[in-house]
Amino acid sequence: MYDNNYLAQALRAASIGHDDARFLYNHQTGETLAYGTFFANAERIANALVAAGIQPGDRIAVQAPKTVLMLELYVASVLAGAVFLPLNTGYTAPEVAYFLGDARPKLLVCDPAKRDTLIPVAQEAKVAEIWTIDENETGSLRDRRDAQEAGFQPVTRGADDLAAILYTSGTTGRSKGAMLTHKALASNSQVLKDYWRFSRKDVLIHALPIFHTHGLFVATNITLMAGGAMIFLNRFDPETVCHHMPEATALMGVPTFYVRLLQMPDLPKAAGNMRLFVSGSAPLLAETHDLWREKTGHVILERYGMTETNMNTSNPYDGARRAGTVGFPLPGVELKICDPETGKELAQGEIGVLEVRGDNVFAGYWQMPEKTAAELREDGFFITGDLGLIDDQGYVQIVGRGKDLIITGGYNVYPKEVELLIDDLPEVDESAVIAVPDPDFGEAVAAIVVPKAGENLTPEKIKAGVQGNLARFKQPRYVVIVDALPRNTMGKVQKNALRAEYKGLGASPE
Ligand code: MCA
Ligand code: AMP
Repeated sequence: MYDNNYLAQALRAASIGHDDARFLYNHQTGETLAYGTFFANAERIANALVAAGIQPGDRIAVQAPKTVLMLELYVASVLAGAVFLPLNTGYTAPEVAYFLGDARPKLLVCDPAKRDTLIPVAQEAKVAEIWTIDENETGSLRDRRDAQEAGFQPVTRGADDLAAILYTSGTTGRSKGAMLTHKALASNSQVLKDYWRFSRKDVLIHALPIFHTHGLFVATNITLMAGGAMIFLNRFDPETVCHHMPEATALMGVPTFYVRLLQMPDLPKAAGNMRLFVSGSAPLLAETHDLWREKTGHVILERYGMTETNMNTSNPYDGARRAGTVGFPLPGVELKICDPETGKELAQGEIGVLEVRGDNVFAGYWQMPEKTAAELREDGFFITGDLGLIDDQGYVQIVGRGKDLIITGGYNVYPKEVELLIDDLPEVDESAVIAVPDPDFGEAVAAIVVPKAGENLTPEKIKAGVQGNLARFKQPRYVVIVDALPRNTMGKVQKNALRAEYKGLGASPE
């Protein structure tokens, strides 16, 4: 019935003929939603989109609370042949302004509480319509959905058409829109569903945000493609997750989930009947991996991915899931370790930059041909910027990042973006933003700042100065005022020296 639309067909195939089967339990409302109702609602929204003039290829930007309605909008966008563009709910208006200006969406769907702030931003970017969704699943999107009939003949979309654009922060401070095709998304979720043995019997605890690859394209797409069910939580809360474990089979999370769950006294009992715990988006400490096995008897399965590529590698379902590794390249993914300077493939065991190729790889950065050419080779290999090696048993180990990137609680922060804002403050001469180890978030953002001569600069002034322009997770948790930054003979700031000097910051009170 959806067979003229590549991704919609892939998402619907497993549930055809099973309209009464449970798709999700909505923790927020206490309601259970069947597959048939979910897709009928998505069709209603698709009708509303078309009625509002959304054409194939138009972008739909969404900065809205995690709700089932937003999931329905995602599927509706696929059905209508539009390009879904989800945005982190933490972004401030100036951050949203950049995304709207770059992607030029026809429609913005936002939280009604942010509507007034976003109207001028949307007008500036010539966004034609603003609709709303609030955390209680009401708002104008809901009204428009309910005013429409179900039944929608999908817009024809092929393998290479765009389904989504997800922004990833750039090393120069400017975010880049990764263009994801119907095939990239459908093929990767299909592979993962099989690799991790998802079936109709599965019940996934969904506690991740749905504006990123992990929560949307891994967790949600896999569940839909397996015809399984989800317990849909609007945010991660370790107590609620433990409460639902006895009726669930699987959990997908960032390492912070596992660190926090380990503090729950009920965990060993609650985890008993689960079959799979997946971790990704940031490195899982071997210590967490070991403690989890000790307390629950389960071995966390760690995998590795990126916004540009979806998932690249995974520890095996059967076979040893090894701490400190991200497993093997997934079926259909070629992975090689290359010399960062020459791009030449290195011998097994040597450390270099990971490059990947496969159907999972994105189609390039939205309207950035130079950046695309710099990171996506003509032969299809994508230069990830992650440093790693392949060990003698074929397991991939990520040993570091060639790119200057901080990952805090699974969210990426590019230091350059934060440094530019700090450096703009009138009292600041220069700054260096680095990651410091954090027991909860893995890494935390720290800013080392040099004041202009004679200025009385305090950490509080820096924190207050960047607040309005930067999502909370990007704001420095620690600020240290210093006289000068260490530099090498070329004049480059030695971030390694700073990381070594300030590595204890995260362990002390703020
Ligand atoms: C919240 N805060 C954070 C973070 N989250 N600060 C730094 N890093 C964070 N990740 C801030 C809050 O605003 C708050 O600030 C303070 O920290 C404490 O918040 P808390 O209540 O403890 O946080 P939370 O609401 O419980 O959120 C923590 C979280 C969340 C559950 C770990 O960050 C989360 O859901 N992360 C998952 C991210 C994710 O899905 N990543 C996948 C990206 P204040 O005290 O000022 O109010 S996709 C990807 O990476 C690739 C493709 C892949 O491989 O998956
Ligand atoms: P994003 O830009 O949000 O897609 O983040 C992708 C980055 O997250 C990758 O390039 C890696 O640096 C990191 N990442 C994802 N999964 C893992 C993992 N299991 N171990 C280490 N790093 C990871």
